[in-house]
Amino acid sequence: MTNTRKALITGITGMVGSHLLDFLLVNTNWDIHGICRWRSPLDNISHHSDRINRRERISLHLADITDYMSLEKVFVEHEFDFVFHLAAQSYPHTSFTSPNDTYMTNINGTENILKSIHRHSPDSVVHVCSSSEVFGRVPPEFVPIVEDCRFHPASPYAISKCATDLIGRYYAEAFNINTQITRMFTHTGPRRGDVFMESSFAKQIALIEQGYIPPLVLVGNLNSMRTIADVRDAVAAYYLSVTIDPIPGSYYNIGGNDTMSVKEVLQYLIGISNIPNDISYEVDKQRLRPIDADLQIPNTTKFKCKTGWIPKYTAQQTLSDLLDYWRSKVRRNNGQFLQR
Ligand code: A2R
Repeated sequence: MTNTRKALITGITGMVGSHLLDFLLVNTNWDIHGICRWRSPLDNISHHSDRINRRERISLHLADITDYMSLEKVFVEHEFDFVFHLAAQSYPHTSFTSPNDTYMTNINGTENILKSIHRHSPDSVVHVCSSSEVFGRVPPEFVPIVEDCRFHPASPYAISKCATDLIGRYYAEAFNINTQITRMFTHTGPRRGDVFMESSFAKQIALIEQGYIPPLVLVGNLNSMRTIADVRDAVAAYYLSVTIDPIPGSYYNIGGNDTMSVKEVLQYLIGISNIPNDISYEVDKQRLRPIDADLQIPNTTKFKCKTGWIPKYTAQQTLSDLLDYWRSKVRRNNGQFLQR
């Protein structure tokens, strides 16, 4: 008989899910279950392939959060102590061209997950991953942003995350499901998707350094202000949210210590490249959002007081690790990518 706790991560193959897997393997003795789709790329968790093949603390289940029946199968077979709901169409920029897919995944998918939990794992503690994007266009007098700042979403992604956030609270209020809702502000690091500005800059710089593209970085809006957290600090925060006295329906703004403009992020990355004086940049109109959330600076007092969470990584360290991640990925792929 074993009483090892079971955690489920949706979106385990994504940037955050894969780092959460790394964190939980080191910091707990839990068995970790993950949901991935039939065609999910497994690169982000391939360093655990031996363990996955031996089913040693990691079990992967094929399911799609938009398909309730596929989730039902997972939840009927396993009762979970913790659920981290990270799976999402996570790209704000993409949501302008794919709003319906974004709504389907982030709204219906969240409803499906919480319905499954309500039916089959009602005693679990559930992390619901909302987003700082719910606050969207915040007037300067409301910055830094506290939890009860009004929602003013500025993209289909942000609208979908408002629903994710509210579904999380609804399941707590209506059914006493122990949901913990987080609005993480910008978080990045190794494995970040290349549609995000800082990751796109790092990828382009790595391609430039290795001679695959001309020394010109294409950029979007450089004026947004972002508070940057490291994804490795973010997953530590998610762990604390479910383990330190979780009260159903709690919601938290979480973010790093360093606030920078997008332009400063770009300049920092160019500055630490091998050829800082040779690289220039140019605005690419396709990278501009129709509207932007441009003052993303959190007040994190509530979460820090509750959990004692303190970010360990500086923005400089995070950006440097992100650039190293792209350098090795570009080297491995011989510079073969569909777009810069
Ligand atoms: O797209 P896939 O198959 O590679 O898997 C992604 C997963 N996902 C889904 N899983 C099951 N059913 C779906 N319909 C579905 N759609 C997407 O979510 C991948 O494993 C994960 C998203 O990973 P990333 O794009 O790298 O996002 P990241 O940065 O890990 O974001 C995690 C959470 C999301 O809720 C964001 O909205 C939030 O943090 O900022």
